[in-house]
Amino acid sequence: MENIDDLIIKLYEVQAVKFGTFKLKSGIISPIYFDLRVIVSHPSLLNQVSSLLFQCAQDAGVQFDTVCGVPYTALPLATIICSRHELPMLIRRKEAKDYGTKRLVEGTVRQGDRCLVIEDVVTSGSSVLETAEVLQREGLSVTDAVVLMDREQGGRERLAREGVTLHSVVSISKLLEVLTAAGRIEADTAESVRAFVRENSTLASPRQNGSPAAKRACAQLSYTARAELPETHPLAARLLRLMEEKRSNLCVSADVTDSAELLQLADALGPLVCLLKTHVDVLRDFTPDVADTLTALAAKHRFLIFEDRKFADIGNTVKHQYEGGLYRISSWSHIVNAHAVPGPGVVQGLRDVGRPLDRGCLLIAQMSSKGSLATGDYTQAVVRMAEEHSDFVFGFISGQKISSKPQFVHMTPGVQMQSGGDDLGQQYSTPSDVIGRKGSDVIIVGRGILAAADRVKAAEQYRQAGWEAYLNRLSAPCQ
Ligand code: S5P
Repeated sequence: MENIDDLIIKLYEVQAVKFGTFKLKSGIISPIYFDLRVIVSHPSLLNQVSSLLFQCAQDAGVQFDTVCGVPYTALPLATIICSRHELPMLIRRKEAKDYGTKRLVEGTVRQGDRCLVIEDVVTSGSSVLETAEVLQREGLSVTDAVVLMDREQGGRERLAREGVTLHSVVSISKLLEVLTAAGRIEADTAESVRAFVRENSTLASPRQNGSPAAKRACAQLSYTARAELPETHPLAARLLRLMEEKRSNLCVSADVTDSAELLQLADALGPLVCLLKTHVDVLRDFTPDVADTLTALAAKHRFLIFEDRKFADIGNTVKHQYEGGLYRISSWSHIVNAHAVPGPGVVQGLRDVGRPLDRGCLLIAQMSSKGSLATGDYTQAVVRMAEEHSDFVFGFISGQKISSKPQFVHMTPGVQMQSGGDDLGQQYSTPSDVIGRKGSDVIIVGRGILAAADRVKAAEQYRQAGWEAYLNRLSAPCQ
């Protein structure tokens, strides 16, 4: 306890914490300002802070295999901790522009390792979350973060909702208490900071609290709210709106080989789904009439068609595959998907054909099958490729939410009511896991529905399970 009091006084003395009138990046005027970057100029303080951060994790009984500091202020802190205790460290890069070439995480990543995140100050929790997401995409498990200063403005709660427990060395309340008792600040200064913290909680709903901080912090936007964002692709907006209208985040994977059965499925399940996914090349009796009837059914039941073609060739070839051949996919499928393996040319080729028709594309960033190579750096490069082509790419096929940008739609295959798999490497997660814990938006269900005795009943069960998981996700204060 004495250690903490002593630390607080030192932080005040080196002006790592200041009182007055400060304009924050968000435009908000704050009576308190933290600049913990200055501690690198005070070696004994730097050591003290590092020891207390490590101690805090120890006291909380956190188990971890590796440590990563949120760039940049926490990098030296993580380095000192790792050096002193001989722990392996990971460095997260903030800037990595080129596709696939630059790593976002430096150091040896071992899949499944538990990585402790270190940060200097937490307000809304966004910076910790951003780093946690990058680490998780690499295959690490992030369950805990240690922070020097918790501003108590909702970060702890937000992180908890995302499965990360926050441990703090100092809270803002403790800081005010110690500085007031030591006569370093006046009681009314402390009171004005307390009022500021209360009024600027990033937990409040943007509707109740219009502060930019609150708006930025709200991670759980509804499908409709995401449809309204200016960055959202028109087709994604259409999909998100119809999901909300139909109360369905279910995509049925209509993997049947007979055209009549496909059309019958589309007519029977159409009212329950937001998307119908096809593999048109498995139909033994495809004719252009099938596409016409499917289009009419999509209009009748208000669902979109997603041809799961998984394009994966050079731009010029995929253009022909998309537009021509027997299937003329671009003429009837609202959505297609592509592998990023060939590089950006695959998207550019598809875009040449699809954009004039108001079509959209998903990139395959992860796969549900065992031993998939689409992990780590590859997945991250796919996210960047989507960001660079967001006029055509509006989302991902992935096992979980892999981009924090709300305009992107995440769709997850490999879904059944019970987790498990088939004998060819398919792996299943449940709707509540996919939509709730993993933060995806759409469940893609094939045999879970197709193999049921009553397909309509099964589809309704999946629709309900997916929708309830979405409502639970939204029931956090941000809504
Ligand atoms: O990673 C993937 C990507 C896709 S699109 N894993 C998948 O299973 N899919 C597709 O989703 C697959 O081609 C199939 O059409 C569907 C899953 O079917 P299910 O019967 O296993 O639910």
